[in-house]
Amino acid sequence: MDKFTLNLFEEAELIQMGSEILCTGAMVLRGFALCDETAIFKALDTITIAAPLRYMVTPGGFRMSVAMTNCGSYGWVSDHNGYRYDAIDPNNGQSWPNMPDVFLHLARRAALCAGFDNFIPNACLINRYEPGTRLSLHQDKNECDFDAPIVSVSLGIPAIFLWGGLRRADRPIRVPLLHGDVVAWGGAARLHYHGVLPVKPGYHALTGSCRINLTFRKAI
Ligand code: MD3
Ligand code: FE
Repeated sequence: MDKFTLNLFEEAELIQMGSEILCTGAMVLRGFALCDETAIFKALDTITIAAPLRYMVTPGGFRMSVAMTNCGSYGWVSDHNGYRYDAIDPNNGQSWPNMPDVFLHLARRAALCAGFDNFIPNACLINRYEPGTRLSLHQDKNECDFDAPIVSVSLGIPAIFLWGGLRRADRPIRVPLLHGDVVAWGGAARLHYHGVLPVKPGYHALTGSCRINLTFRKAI
């Protein structure tokens, strides 16, 4: 039995909670972040004061519609030179804000629940979607170690996540992600194409009209 195979009791427990396995190595943990929401938003305030959300520019010269910032030892950045992880925030020449303990612990617990032992993320990318914002189908390939999973935390207004296959042409399934949902992706699922449909207008008490997504990665 591989590490992704749950026994009947474990599976029953997850179904009970509304969680599901999207495919080998990709597990949705419904509401997993809800217990920590207050601490998460407090930490987000501190992070975005030091490293404000900003619209990065693609190598092709287009302004991205998702606003981004980072915390942790490394941050994902994009500019006319390309995409990369960098220890320095290009906006201020300083290190990115520290990854708060509540973030690190949440990511590690979620990874463990999904069968990934001892996940040590050193980067947390923070994405903000305003209504109408989408993220086109892509693979996450800037990280050095594809054996490490990625953990994603959805906050605020809902979005429809697109979950494709290993080839761009594989037709994606649609997975609604709500406030507090956490997904862990690794193993065979790590290099699947994925994206986000244009976010519908909405309101959430903690984010206003936006959706926020945190992704925890072992960048380097
Ligand atoms: C599956 N973010 O930042 S999170 C990204 O909702 C990104 O902001 C989306 O895709 C968002 O790169 C989706 C879910 C996600 C993140 C990383 C993955 C799914 C993934 C990496 C590999 C496979
Ligand atoms: Fe991605």
